[in-house]
Amino acid sequence: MSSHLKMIKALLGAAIISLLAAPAMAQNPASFTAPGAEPGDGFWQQGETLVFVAGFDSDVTVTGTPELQVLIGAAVVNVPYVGPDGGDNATMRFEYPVSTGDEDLDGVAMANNSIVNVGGSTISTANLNFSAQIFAVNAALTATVVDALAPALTETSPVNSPSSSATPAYSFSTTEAGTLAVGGSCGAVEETSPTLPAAGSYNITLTAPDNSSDLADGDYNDCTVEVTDAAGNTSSSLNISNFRIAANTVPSQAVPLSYPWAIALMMLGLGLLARKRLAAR
Ligand SMILES: [Ca+2]
Ligand SMILES: [Ca+2]
Repeated sequence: MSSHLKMIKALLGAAIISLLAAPAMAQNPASFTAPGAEPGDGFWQQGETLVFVAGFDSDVTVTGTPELQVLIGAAVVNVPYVGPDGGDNATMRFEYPVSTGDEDLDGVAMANNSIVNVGGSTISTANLNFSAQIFAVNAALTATVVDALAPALTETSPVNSPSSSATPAYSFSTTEAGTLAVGGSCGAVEETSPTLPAAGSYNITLTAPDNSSDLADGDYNDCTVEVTDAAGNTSSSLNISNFRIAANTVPSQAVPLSYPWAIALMMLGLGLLARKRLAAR
């Protein structure tokens, strides 16, 4: 599937620099270039495969499985060689399936600028034999933005419960910028303009699901918060700690008032009874 197979052309051309194998040879600098156009949404996500192709000036013979070292975020990823690219024996093709948790929002780069031989692998052309490392020029692939990491949410301040406010305050933090969604029996004023511009802590005002009406009195145990990053990765659903709204109940005054009346009636009854007995004497 083309959407799952995006190409990065790595043109080493005639210029392969091996510090160990050919230190004295004058070489033109090699270069990796990002694809001119990327399919899809511009983000490389879980399930998609990064393909790197190194081009040589002549046919290349490979034994074993050399690796291309790629910097994804702060992590050096060893991308294995899979064979020549198509039918072109002057190329080496490396493939890396993007994994959950990979994230590099300013584009990947060649780590150490190198293809490395591992486990006794070898790379040779008619003119050169690379026994250890091949160095390309610095190659930051700024168009190759990887994001297979969802925001992570944490409750920082639960609703003060029971709440005398029908639109109580709530706070949470997110590890990434993104779009806010409040679910369950709750909405939030902020959901009408839901962009969270950066990682950090946010205060929101909970409402009914229409994002404006008061919450009715009662217990709330199904309200949630989610944040979706620009690549479409949605956080796990953060459960808003259970809370109770007691904002609209008017305290009943019937019971407290009934006691004086009952006492007065009882006193009146006793008075009448005493008067009746006096009259009977
Ligand atoms: Ca980067
Ligand atoms: Ca992300």
